[in-house]
Amino acid sequence: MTKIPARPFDYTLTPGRTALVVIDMQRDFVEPGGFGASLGNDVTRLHSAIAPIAALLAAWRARGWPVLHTRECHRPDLSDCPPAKRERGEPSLRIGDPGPMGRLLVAGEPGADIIPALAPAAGEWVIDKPGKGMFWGTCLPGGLHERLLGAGITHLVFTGVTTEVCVQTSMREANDRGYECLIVEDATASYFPEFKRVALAMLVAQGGIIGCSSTSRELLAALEG
Ligand code: C5J
Repeated sequence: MTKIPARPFDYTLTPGRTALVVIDMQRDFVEPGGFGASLGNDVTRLHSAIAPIAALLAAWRARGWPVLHTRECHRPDLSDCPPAKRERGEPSLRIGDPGPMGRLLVAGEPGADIIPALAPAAGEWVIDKPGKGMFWGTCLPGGLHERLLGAGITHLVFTGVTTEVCVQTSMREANDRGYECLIVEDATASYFPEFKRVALAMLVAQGGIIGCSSTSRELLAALEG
């Protein structure tokens, strides 16, 4: 057991049973010309999370601990993309439309890939998800929860983008399923800095109602002992 300084209370990390979760660090969110940009967002706002995630990945890999990457993307026929998701708003391009990195948010297209700086290593889990949360519609038949339980994972450390959308949704889903959750403050980012600040505050409010938060510096220093 390793105690990580965290808010609102220290987080007890159980070696080997704690997966690092990297949410949606895909070209479609982080690079110009992708889905995030099609919604009018400044994608450079997400870049601050890349170096902290890389440092956490190195720490997890050095210890042989489990790593799980997610990718938000849809089947090429868009059968898993409801109209309520595709048809909303006035984006410059919609999910499935061709863009500079291929069809937006479609599995197998270059834009759906994880950015090279954070590319999954052999043996790490890569979970494609059609929604915001990582437990909904993933790893069927069976489901992600069952796979995690089968691997003995009880603790999840959250990173990735965007804080208030897919990271927050996934952490809330995980909390409902009984996982001990930590979010790493500088290893997550939003197109809207204010939304990141408030999302972090909501997750840890009321005695850590969804989980705890820490920084990559605090986490890595505690691991190094
Ligand atoms: C969004 C995500 N923002 N990964 N997806 O649509 O947060």
